[in-house]
Amino acid sequence: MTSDVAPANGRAPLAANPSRPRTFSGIQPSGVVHLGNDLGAIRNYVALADQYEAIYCIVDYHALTSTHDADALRQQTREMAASLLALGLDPDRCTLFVQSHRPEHAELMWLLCTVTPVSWLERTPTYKEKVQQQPDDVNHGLLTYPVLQAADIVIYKASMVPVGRDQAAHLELSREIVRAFNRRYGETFPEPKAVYTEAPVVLGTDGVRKMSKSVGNTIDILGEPDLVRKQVMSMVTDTQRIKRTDPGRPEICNVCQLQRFFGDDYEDLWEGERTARTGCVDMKKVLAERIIRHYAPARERYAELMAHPTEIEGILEAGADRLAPVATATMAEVKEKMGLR
Ligand code: AQP
Repeated sequence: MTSDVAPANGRAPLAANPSRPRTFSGIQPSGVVHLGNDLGAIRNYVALADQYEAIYCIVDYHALTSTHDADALRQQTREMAASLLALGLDPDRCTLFVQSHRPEHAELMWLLCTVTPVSWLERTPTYKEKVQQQPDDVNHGLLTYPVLQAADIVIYKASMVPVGRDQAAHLELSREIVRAFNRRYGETFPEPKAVYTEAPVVLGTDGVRKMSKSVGNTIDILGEPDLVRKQVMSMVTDTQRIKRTDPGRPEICNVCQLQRFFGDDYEDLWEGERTARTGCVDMKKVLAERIIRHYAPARERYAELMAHPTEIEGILEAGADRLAPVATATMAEVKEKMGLR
């Protein structure tokens, strides 16, 4: 093996009572990572791992609500692990694992279901969206999704959850479920809080909707340079700027907004737009090349990791093993409180 990834094997298991506050976040293995994932969440995963006991999970149980091809799910789980590692998650500084490798998540979900009114789940915006998106597959998992999400977080008693703002309603629901459980069975779980980056909602290439795989408006940051160029060049800019000589409005132009994350000179670039010194096409070219350059090391690292699947598996298995004592301790406490022991 030529890769220099340090296996997480051999790290001490996580203590049931953390010495530092815990953060937890989950990400779906539903294909390639996009710019919205990185700017909205993954950058915070990396940053928070310095200060907190950080746990990150590839949520394959959640993915089963929409993905029904076993080989595809396995492959996408590996790809997501490689993407997160390539984007800076260090298995020596955080714990990365796959949701289904810790069966306690599903067990706790069932227990939390018994304190969760169905009406709370039916009003969840993402449930309503999914019903529209996959009308022939409105499976029960789509409805119960937020309860599993709550279980994912509270099984480790995490108090902070780095997510994009699209997850705000789910997180609020997790807090309600925690309150309902604590009211019925006594103080057990902390109420988790969302932690946002400076870009809590990244708009897609259409400039209107959230960047999202299911919409197909993504910029695939670890994709080939030509793909990134094509995606950036397709971006909708300031729709009122019709002629090249019209002044641009960087405040409402998605391309200009994204420049803020790829260089300190965005004010100068914006001035060029306002004075029509530069046009939208110029601005897109600059952005595309900067995104490609910024993610070039991660792209290389991703390829290297994908060439060593056993190394990825080792990191994920070690991550799940590290979490066993905490998950077991939480389940024992919960079962005791609920009269199951
Ligand atoms: N556009 C976004 N802006 C900011 N944050 C975002 N996130 C996703 N899109 C944006 C955040 O990324 C983390 C992982 O989200 P996920 O597991 O829901 O990932 P996803 O499946 O890649 O999200 P999509 O593309 O929106 O998927 P679909 O289309 O399947 O629903 C989360 O913290 C999320 O907030």
